[in-house]
Amino acid sequence: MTAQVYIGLGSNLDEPIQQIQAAIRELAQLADSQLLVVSPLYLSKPMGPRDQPDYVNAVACLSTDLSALALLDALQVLEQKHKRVRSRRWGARTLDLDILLFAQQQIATARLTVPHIGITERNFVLYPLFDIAPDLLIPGFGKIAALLKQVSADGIEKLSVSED
Ligand code: ROI
Repeated sequence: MTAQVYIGLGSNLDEPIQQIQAAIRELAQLADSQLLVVSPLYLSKPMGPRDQPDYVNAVACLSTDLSALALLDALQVLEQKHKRVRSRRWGARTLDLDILLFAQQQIATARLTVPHIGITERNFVLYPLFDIAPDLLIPGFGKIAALLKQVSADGIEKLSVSED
């Protein structure tokens, strides 16, 4: 079964723009998947501890024949390739790849929660997601346009670099 999925990308270490652009090229090479569209890149103030660099964020849409857990495994391999080090909770990272949405599925397991926790209140997720999917329905939460209205645009700005 082919699923349309949305992946959130984030980086705030070691040349974040290049990290995101490289990750997008890698997503385009993912097994049994096709990269459909990528949002503009955004610069965003850190949520969580403030004593870390600003983030670059984006959202990519893929179609995939992978299961949600196989996709998660593949994304974690990519994170490792970017030398992701997990230090403190909500600390800086070279690359974060989150499954935001997996078709219209709701998943709640030890390894994976979909829709992603925080999708409803994080402007650095909602803005790029809205850019590429303005009519999206988020299972359990409703229309993206309604969610977007509830978050402020403070602390994020669209970058003028391209995705690739
Ligand atoms: N803050 C921003 N602005 N962007 C992120 O991608 C991001 N990711 C995180 C935490 C540490 C919660 N803060 C973030 O995981």
